[in-house]
Amino acid sequence: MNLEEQAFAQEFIRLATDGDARGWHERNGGNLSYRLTAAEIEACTDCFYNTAPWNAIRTAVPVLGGSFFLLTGSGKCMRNVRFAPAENTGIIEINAAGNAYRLVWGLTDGKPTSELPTHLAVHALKCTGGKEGNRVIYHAHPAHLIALTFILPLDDALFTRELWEMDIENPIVFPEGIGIVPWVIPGSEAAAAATLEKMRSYRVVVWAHHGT
Ligand code: 2HA
Ligand code: ZN
Repeated sequence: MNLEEQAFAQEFIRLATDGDARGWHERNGGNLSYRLTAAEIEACTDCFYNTAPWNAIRTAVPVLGGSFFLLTGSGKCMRNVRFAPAENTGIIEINAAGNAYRLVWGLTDGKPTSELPTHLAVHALKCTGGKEGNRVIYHAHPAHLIALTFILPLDDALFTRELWEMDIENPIVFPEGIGIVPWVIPGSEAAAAATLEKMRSYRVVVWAHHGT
């Protein structure tokens, strides 16, 4: 079985490719993670290695204990995901306690996205919603949206209203509005904490002067 040919991996590659085509991923900007279903984990077990060291998760995520995530690598380019999935993406396993992770596939010469704290915090919050819970966290650098954060006041309601007025699809796509986080240090626990607070009310959060 070739892991890259699994439907979930193909859809991951498609999102990375689409985001790149839109110009949302200059160089290594942005990152993506997907929480595997039980059936997908089962189907891929033969491909997993168990030799990589465990790494501590600073803010433990007990609800994600035993989960597996396909994610982009730190410093890897979304554009390259389709050309070399196993170099640019990897799968991590979260231990039962939710306080450590290890690589089990891919990222042959790398490590998980620098935004892992935010990905894990938001997955932990959202994984229980809906029928099977939410599975995708996607971070992009859309230039026009970033430019707006230099112009508009960084206020959830005001920002949401401007976006609703700009494109008639917007109120349909995000009727609950979007959250705005003031500038935060990328990759930090503080970024994760600030995003988590906004994600309690929204599905989309904008990091001012940075991206979604
Ligand atoms: O992956 O976008 O925020 C690079 C980044 C960090
Ligand atoms: Zn970023």
